[in-house]
Amino acid sequence: MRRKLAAGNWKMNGLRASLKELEKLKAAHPDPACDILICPPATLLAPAVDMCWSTPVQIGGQTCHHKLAGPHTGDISAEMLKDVGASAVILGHSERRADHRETSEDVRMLAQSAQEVGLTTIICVGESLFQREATNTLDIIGGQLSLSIPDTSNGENLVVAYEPVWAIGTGQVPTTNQIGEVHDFMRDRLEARFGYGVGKSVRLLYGGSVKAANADEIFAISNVDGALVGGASLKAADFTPIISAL
Ligand code: G2H
Repeated sequence: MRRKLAAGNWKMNGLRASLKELEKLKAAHPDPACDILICPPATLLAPAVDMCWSTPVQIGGQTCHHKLAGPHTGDISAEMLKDVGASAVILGHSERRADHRETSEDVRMLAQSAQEVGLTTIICVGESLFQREATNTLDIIGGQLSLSIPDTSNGENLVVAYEPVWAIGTGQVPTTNQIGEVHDFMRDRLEARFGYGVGKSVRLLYGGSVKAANADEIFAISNVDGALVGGASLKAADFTPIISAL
């Protein structure tokens, strides 16, 4: 039985004042039926961890470097995330792939480093609108899965998030059939590569314009084990009904 996961990706949003949203989140979900993860910007990691220590709200990073330390100005290592108290890290988000030219091979190196120090890696995959219209979606997802996910992955340290690029922050959401097709395909691929037991235990999240109004419908799709939520995770009032829908 896979435990559901509601993960919030604050992206490059959030000042110290935003931490009050974590207080509200903790208060709203003292005993949630699913895992809750918030990935704030790096500047808020330490206070967020302090605020959420020994509560159901876990804290994660939004990326990391593939090396554990060294001359890499501006970067953060997986070991630093672990040290500050993060339990997970989002890797290969399409915004990172686009803004920082991260390839799937890069993502695999970051994930290896994060898994080495004991972080859960949330590896993002997703097709562009052009690729979907060219009916290449499953090829693209299959390629990203095989190149981005390291061999060291298992049901504990790997979560995969399907985030169609055209659905991110646009309000456009794929149909339930489109989401279901990709999630079933990802499950098959993971089982084929890691064996039935491990493949079955990896959690698969959907991400892209998830909000309270569409959460029920998305969470009813088979092989959807939760969501990676951007805009609607910034305010506890928006994120809380999504968590409750799981
Ligand atoms: C997709 C998602 C969070 P949003 O990027 O990863 O963002 O929910 O704002 O579309």
